[in-house]
Amino acid sequence: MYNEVIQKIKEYDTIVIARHIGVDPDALCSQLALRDSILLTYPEKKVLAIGTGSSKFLNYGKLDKLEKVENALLIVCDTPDFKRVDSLDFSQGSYSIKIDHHPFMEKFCDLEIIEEDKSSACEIILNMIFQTELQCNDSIAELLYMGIVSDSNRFLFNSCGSHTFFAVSKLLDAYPIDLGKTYEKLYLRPLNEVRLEGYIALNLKITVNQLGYVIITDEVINQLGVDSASAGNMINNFNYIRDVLVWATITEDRKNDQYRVSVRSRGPEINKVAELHHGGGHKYACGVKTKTLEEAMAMMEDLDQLLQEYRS
Ligand SMILES: [Mn+2]
Repeated sequence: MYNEVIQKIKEYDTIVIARHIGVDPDALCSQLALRDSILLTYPEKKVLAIGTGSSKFLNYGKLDKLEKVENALLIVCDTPDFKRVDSLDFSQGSYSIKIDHHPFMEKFCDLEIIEEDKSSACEIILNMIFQTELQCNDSIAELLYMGIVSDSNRFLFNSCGSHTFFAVSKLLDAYPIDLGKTYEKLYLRPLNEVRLEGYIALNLKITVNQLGYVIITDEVINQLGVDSASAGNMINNFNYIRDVLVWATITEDRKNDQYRVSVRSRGPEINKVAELHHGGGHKYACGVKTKTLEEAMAMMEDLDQLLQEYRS
């Protein structure tokens, strides 16, 4: 499979690499690492990594400007469904490749490499680099390490296995990565976000079925001086609470006139419930956007029901 990707990369002079909306470190690092690796291996090619950036990740690397290209090879990293692809114009390409580790949702590329058992898109890119002629250097290695660490929540998730540790060990053997600096890039955060974390802990409502959820209103977001994406990003910090099996943040996003619901579970699989509410993600980590608070609360009821069945 990886060789088919290399074959296609060789065939095309122009390659555009995209990933999902709502950029996160794995999505960004996988596309940047793949771009830089292709450029290092085939310097004559034009390779663009595109999509909406985030000020939080400015020091990870530079994204490329959207520009008109023709007959390009399109590669989509870390994205299971067409509607979540960020900024990619499929009419610019004549062949497309998906590289993803999410549970399969739909086929929208000509060639799809889906490895659900992998911790991250970066782990797949790393294996591809190891197993093909694609080149690596210190900065590419750092990007890949950051994506793996971030998406596995510091090697805490079940998607992490001996394959992950083996790949990372090989990477660290071959390239000097300053781990301390890398973790600073990933985890340094403003005090306001820690205060938001405190707010969530203090206001988490728990049902008898061990669903924990908190509603974070626009007012609270403004009071704490955080942005509406912050709550969803810190939801992983609320794992391993004895009284909670499934937990969710419901964050008002007034700018986009919606609520962002982020859900995690260490009990039942929750992605089916997310899909039912027009969202998606992994079995134990997913998200939904709803127009109203009522819709978000309807999802909480479904999760609570799921827990009741799971616990009985
Ligand atoms: Mn990912």
